[in-house]
This record gives sequence, C-alpha cells and structure tokens, in this order.
Amino acid sequence: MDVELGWSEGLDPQGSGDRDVTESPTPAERVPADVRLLISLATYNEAGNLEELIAAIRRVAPTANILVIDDDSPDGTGEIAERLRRDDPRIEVLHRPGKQGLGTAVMAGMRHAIEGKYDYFLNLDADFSHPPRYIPQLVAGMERYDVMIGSRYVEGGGIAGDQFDWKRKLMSGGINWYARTTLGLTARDTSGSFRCYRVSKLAAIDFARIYSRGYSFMEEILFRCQQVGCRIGETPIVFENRRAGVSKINPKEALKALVIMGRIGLHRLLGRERSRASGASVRR
Ligand SMILES: Nc1nc2c(ncn2[C@@H]2O[C@H](COP(=O)(O)OP(=O)(O)OP(=O)(O)O)[C@@H](O)[C@H]2O)c(=O)[nH]1
Ligand SMILES: [Mg+2]
Repeated sequence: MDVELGWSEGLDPQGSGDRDVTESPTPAERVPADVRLLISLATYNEAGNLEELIAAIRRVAPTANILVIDDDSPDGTGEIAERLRRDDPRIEVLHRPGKQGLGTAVMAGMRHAIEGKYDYFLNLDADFSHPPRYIPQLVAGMERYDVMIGSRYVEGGGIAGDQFDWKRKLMSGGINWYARTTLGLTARDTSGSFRCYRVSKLAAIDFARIYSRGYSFMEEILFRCQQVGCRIGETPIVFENRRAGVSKINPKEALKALVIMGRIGLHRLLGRERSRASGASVRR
C-alpha cells in the first residue's frame, strides 16, 4: 500500500485566505484548460443552491464538464439543472427515478468519468459546504497524488465560525476515528466528499465489490483507493454550513454507515480484503 499524507508541494496550505477567489480568480486560481476534469454534483432538493453554485464553479473551472446527478428531487432541482444545461454545453444531467443514496450517485459520476476517459473526477456537495474556491488547489495536488481530499482536519482547515455544535463535532470526530480504525484509513478527513480522484486509478477499482449505497461510500471508496495503491493527499478547506435547504443525513443513515464500515473492517481482520488492482468491473 502506498499512502502518503500531507499537502501538495507548492500549494499554500492556508488556501487563498479569506478572499473568495470565485469572485475574480487570477489565472493561477483557475483550473488549467488542458486538464480533462469532470466535476460532479449529487443533488437531492438543492433548488436554492444549484444555480449559484454552478456559477461559482464556472469562475474557477471555466472549461470543466459538470455532471449533475439528480434523484428526481421534489423541489424541482432537476428542472433547474436542465435549464442550466441548455445554456452551457459543458453541463450534463443524469436524472434518476428516485432517491437512491449519495454513494450510488457519486459512483454513477465515477463511472461516467471512466467511460469519458477524463483525467480527474472531482466531487463536491451541492449546498456550498464545500466552497468552490478550493477546486484549483485540489486539482493542482494531483501532480503528486492520486486522490486529493479537501480536508477539515489538517492544519489550516476547519469549520467556518463555530457552526458545528458539540454534538456534531463529536459525531464527525467519532466517525473519523471509527473509519480510520476499522478500515485502516490514513487520511485525517475520511468522511467529507470534497475530493479529486485520478480516473485511471478509479478504473482499477472493482465497483461490484462496493457495499455502500449511502454516506459510508466516502470512507469505503477511500479504502478501495488505498487497496489499489493510491497516493492520498489532503489540502485544507474551511467547511461552511449549507446555504439553503436541509440536510439529508438522518440517524438511520448514520447507523447504516457504521454497520457497513464494521462489516468491511471484519473482512479485513479475516483477511478477505487484500490490496488488489482488478480490472474495472462496473455494476449497472
Ligand atoms: N442524487 C442524490 N444526492 C444526494 C442524496 N442524498 C444526499 N445527496 C446530496 O449529497 C450532498 C450531501 O448531502 P447533505 O444532505 O448536504 O449531507 P451532509 O453534508 O452530511 O449534511 P449537512 O451538512 O447538514 O448539509 C448534497 O449535495 C445532497 O443534495 C441522494 O440520495 N441522491
Ligand atoms: Mg451538506
């Protein structure tokens, strides 16, 4: 297993400070045009965020393709995505018939990136918790790493203001500890979905073996990336509370995530989870 941690050389661990580069990015604060990048946004009831978020992404990643994966959101997010797609040929929308979980949505995005032979696949939540200004730093880190994590838990990272109450801090810290222990993950922030992946490495993962459908996908895919020898880097981000709408995570989802991680952890103990780099076997 070849896992490295730390910031990519040449990156400012403080990010771009308080300045919101999405307002007026300099060329160095944009993703270079020669990078084949797919940015995915899984959406379920994000009507109040989507249009503004895509506009902010466009300012730092003008040539990236953006894939919206919407699960027939009752609030009309899918229709907003369609309208935006008509005006921007680099936007694609995958409409799924009903809520199928964040994990399956991100997995669908990864398959799309593999089929489209992109260089990198970058995912962020569609609620502004993951400020798009960090996208260029995540992409720049790919010079040294195969997975770059936008991390709350490395120096310079954190949560804006004091937006997490003690219960949420405890839950987030506990989940990270649990994931690191059960799955042997080495990253500091194992549960956030703000990440950039090298698509050729994703293609080496056997997607048919992935158990997670919901939130534990974030920890499980990191585990699968470690299994295929990915070098993993983290760059600090300051996480913000969602702007509009409500959270979709609930205690049942959280419990399911813990059970799945425990199950994979048990398989590891029993020696059923060895490092492997199989061909891309994609479940449809
Ligand atoms: N397509 C799809 N997207 C989903 C599903 N569940 C959650 N999402 C999206 O996944 C992202 C993360 O979900 P959130 O509800 O923000 O979860 P969270 O970030 O843990 O919770 P908050 O911080 O409270 O917002 C958001 O963009 C959601 O719209 C799903 O079943 N299908
Ligand atoms: Mg969120």
